[in-house]
Amino acid sequence: MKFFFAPEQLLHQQASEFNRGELTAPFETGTRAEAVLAALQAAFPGCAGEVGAFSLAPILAVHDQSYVAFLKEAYAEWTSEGRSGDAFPMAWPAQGMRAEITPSSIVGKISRYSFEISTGITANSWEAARRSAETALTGARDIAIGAPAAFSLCRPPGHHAGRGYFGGYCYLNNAAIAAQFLRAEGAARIAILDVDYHHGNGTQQIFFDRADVFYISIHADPDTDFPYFLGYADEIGAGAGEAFNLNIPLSRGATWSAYGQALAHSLKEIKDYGPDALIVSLGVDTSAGDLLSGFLLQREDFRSMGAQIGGLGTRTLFVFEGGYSVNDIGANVTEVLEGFLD
Ligand code: Q9C
Ligand code: ZN
Repeated sequence: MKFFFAPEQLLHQQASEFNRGELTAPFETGTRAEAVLAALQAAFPGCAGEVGAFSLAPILAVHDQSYVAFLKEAYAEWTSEGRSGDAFPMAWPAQGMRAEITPSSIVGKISRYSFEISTGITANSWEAARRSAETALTGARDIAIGAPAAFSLCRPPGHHAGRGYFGGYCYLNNAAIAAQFLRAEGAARIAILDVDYHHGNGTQQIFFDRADVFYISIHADPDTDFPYFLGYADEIGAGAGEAFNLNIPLSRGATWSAYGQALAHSLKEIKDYGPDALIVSLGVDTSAGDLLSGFLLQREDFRSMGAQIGGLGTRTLFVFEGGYSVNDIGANVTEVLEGFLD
């Protein structure tokens, strides 16, 4: 199995993060990607592939043109108004306010195109996010031309990014962009299995009214965990997409006994759907000891996860999402991929 990584993804680095009322060091860092890269180089020697260059078309097939234009220019606008440091949102339209408005001021715009306070825009966020999307696209292309599996080491992650908004450390929805690309390359049906600890609100939004992309997510109950306002079990899709969105929220403290059952159920649903390709939004922040997580998966559980997914026999693109304990994430990703290949 080839793995893909673009070094420009390391250029994005927030100075700090607002988390639970405090300014802290950011959880989402380039060292995460470097740790996973080192583990993959050791476990799969000779399997590194180059990330290609793509036009903006496959990104614009998922994200609003106005949002992409904003992302590209946001930091330059921020500094042109005399500011330095990272750009952050300020206010969101609550009930009764004018949610349809896009203010012309940069702080207003950053707010309009985001949904939460921990994620900002740095000088290189656009460059890193674009290369992260291209990392996913390169993996998707590898699958499209016949590889049975590939791993895209994407960073910044993607599954919280919606059609027209960033947040949850995500700017461009890498898994969604890869899914749409595979559709364009001729796959009739795609399943996206999201095993990150958090619900992938962006991916759900993008495909909520579509039957050609089935989104299935196992995640911490949004009643207690980020992103709080999406990811409940009664969100099943709308219109043509009804029954093609499946949320399986689990309580904090979940171990493999609950998680493995949820995964087996998800894989049965995917099997019945009969996709031409599977995309796994692979967050390993479900690990016991993860800095942001309340699940308790152990090292060997990640191997079981990979083995169960591999049992489907569907061509599979793994796209890296969350995972914040830098000392564990390389080994946990490796376990998933080795379990899958066994
Ligand atoms: N104390 C991903 O895993 N902040 N994003 C939560 C909890 C945002 C996680 C703070 C977490 C986003 C891709
Ligand atoms: Zn996560």
